[in-house]
Amino acid sequence: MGSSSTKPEFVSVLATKQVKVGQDVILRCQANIQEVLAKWEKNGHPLECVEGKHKIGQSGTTFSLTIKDSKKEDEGNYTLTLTNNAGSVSCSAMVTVELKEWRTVQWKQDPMITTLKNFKITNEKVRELRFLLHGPIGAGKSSIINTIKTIFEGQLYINCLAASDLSGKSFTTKYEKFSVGTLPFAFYDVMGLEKDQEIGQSKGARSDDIIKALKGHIANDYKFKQEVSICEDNRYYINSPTLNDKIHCLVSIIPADRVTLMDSDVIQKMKDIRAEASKLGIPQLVFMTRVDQVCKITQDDLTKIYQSKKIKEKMEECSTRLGVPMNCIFPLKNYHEETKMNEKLNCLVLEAFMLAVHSANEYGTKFSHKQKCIE
Ligand SMILES: Nc1nc2c(ncn2[C@@H]2O[C@H](COP(=O)(O)OP(=O)(O)O)[C@@H](O)[C@H]2O)c(=O)[nH]1
Ligand SMILES: [Mg+2]
Repeated sequence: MGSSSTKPEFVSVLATKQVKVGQDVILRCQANIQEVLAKWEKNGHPLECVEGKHKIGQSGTTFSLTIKDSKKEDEGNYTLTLTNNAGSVSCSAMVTVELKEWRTVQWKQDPMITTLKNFKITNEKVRELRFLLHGPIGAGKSSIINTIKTIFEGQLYINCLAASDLSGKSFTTKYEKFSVGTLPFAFYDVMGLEKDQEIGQSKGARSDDIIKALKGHIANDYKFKQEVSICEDNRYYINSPTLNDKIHCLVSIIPADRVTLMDSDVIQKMKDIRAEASKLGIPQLVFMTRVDQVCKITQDDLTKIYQSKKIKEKMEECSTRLGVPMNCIFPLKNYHEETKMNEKLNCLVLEAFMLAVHSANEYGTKFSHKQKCIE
């Protein structure tokens, strides 16, 4: 390093870098002199140089660090310190590594709203496409219905059906139908039988009843009982269901922030219902709600959802726990406390709902040549 008497100074400093996974990062700055000792640090510790990964360079008074094929682990605060006999100087910069967007979303709501508003069911014997939303207490089932109503009816429906996190005691045990304006879509919101931790009582619908609902045996407004399944002589029991009584698409609702802690018992019941739906050929999707509760980046900007590592992890967890492929899982956020419409939020919900509509419609078409429905 010689015995230069000029104190090192920066002519230009390191700049913050934001790159996508797999890209190279080059941190570069320029000093006033070249006879200095250059030392690189990451997060306050000497950088452990990995062959083929890091390349430290100096060309004249320009100093650089190249990080090849960046990974999430390469994120951090990088510091360069230049030292000689006369003194030392440091500068730092943050490197952030974003995941590549692994799924693309159409961030324009109008085309999707128009398509759905003009939607015609292919099989004219089917009056409306029926969706069964099932999942644990507080998963966001009622909120999804509110959100879809909000999107199509153009006014916020927050909390008219949803339980507040604080009171939390609005359980849906009735087989109640929810419509969206005059659109040919109907929603049923059914919570699986589970124990409410706070009151120590079981709530919700038995799995065998949910399966009967899938098959079309249960009429609107039936009140689920925990002890017994619906009897064939009950006035809400439909003996020979037509395609109009059946469920055309099963949507499992999983809250992103609770998937890890969900009781294995609840998961098993959801799996049993999914297995039965598979046997019946009913299409199935998973809506993963409350994404804003697990990822700050997504909370601040919903368009970053498919770049978020956290969201991907939660989706993978849903996939593993419920045994569904990733491409059937849709992370989304519901309206819950906002007072204004949010197009990005709408787009995520609309994309997921569009797929549900198309799948349900396809299921309805399968039976178009048959007079009676297959059991
Ligand atoms: N932060 C956040 N809260 C949500 C979201 N969806 C639902 N919630 C809240 O979660 C709680 C439970 O929702 P609710 O729709 O009643 O669940 P249900 O029991 O499945 O019908 C309510 O307080 C909702 O406001 C979401 O996407 N983000
Ligand atoms: Mg509810």
